[in-house]
Amino acid sequence: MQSFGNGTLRRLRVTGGLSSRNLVTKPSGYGQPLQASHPHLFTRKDITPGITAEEYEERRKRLMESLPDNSVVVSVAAPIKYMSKNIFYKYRQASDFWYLTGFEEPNSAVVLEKTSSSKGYRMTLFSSGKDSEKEKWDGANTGFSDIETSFGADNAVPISSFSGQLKSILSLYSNVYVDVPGESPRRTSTTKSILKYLTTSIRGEKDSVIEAIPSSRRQALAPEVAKLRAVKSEAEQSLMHQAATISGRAHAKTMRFASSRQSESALAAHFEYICALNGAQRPAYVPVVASGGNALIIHYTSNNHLLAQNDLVLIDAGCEYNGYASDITRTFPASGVFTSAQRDLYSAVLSVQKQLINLCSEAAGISMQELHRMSVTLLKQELNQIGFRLGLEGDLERVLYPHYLSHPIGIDLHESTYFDRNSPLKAGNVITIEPGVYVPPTPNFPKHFHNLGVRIEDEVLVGHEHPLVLSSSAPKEIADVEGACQGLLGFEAY
Ligand SMILES: [Mn+2]
Repeated sequence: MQSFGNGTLRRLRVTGGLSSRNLVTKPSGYGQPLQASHPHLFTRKDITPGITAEEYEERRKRLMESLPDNSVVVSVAAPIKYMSKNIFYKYRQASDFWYLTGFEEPNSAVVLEKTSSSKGYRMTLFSSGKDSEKEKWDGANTGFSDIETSFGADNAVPISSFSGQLKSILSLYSNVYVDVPGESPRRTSTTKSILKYLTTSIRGEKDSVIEAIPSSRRQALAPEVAKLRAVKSEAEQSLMHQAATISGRAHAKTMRFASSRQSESALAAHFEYICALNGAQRPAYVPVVASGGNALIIHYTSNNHLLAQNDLVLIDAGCEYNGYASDITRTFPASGVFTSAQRDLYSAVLSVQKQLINLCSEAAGISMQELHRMSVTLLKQELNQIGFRLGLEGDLERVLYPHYLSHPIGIDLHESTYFDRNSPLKAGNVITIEPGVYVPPTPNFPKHFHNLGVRIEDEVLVGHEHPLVLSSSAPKEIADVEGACQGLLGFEAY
């Protein structure tokens, strides 16, 4: 594994003790962590930890360059979501809006107008701004002048003026790029639903935007942003490596934790705790902690059984760190030692997984779809070597390995919607490689494999010549997995 040097790993450690260096003004005067309010989260002058103002600027510039003349982009913040009534979930910004701005407050929107200036566009950011009454309850919002200086907006204005300004701005442009969150832009959506979204998600907006966006001039924004997001910058690669390293170590530590014969829910809690302790903001998805036959359910998330001595435990879990998801699956013996059947099945999947990872380079010229087809062929060969009798009738894909090999990952766990599975992989793509085998207790499969489920999933950065496994901190070789379970790997303290 390539290393980012000691700096990366040092940052992942939890700083112990209270220090006078940590004395900053509390509460913060901004709507999200910024260098001035949260210096402990930043190592340099970034807008969000790990991403500079220049990089955000470059993203917008490249997006606008890719669009025809006379284009305007409208991107809207995610709405606050509620568990029930007024009980809100922890807020997460909309991925594309965040990619383009780094701005983390709800009730905001950005308009990018393509211009002929050297910058290439004009950026107007709409947000709540200062509101002392509201801030008393919800914490500060970032003020307009700080938005202009910190976030690169040419103009920061109240969200209350959004629909009014939008009307006059949109009338100037023939191409309007906009998405309605929660709706696939591939489907034709009515102008009415955009209106509904824009007016209900943004506080205090009742004005009609409907006439402002004639559907004939409307284009989907998501496919345009997806082209940029598919190839990760060096800063993004570094953040994704850090996210995967946090998750990988949490996998290793959870293997050890499982030795005291815990419940699935305790393992899930332990994993999430370790990630949070190391700086992760949230789980990237509901973790799968599946012991024994539960592993045959691909999306098993009830996580409410007890581990038995001879169970394999399949954990598919990853955190989100500074805006980027991670996604790792490991399968290990609850007892700390694989039985011979478990070992055989695990080795078969591992061998396939490693062969496929080796092909994840631009030089190999291979597509995700080709990799998937190869995974089917290779798994069949491996399984037939350990006693399965898989012919041509398709039991492998229909029963034993019913899911796809891979998906792109980044700000979203599944960045698949506009990813072309049939194009050769490009350097800078980050994808998962996750073959699996799940053996139901039916007589056509060898009895000693019944109810065993094995999946091994890594995140792979596609390189020009070679792949880089971002999740290599999670033990994967049999000796390493058993060593982690038995506490033989020299992991540092939490
Ligand atoms: Mn995955």
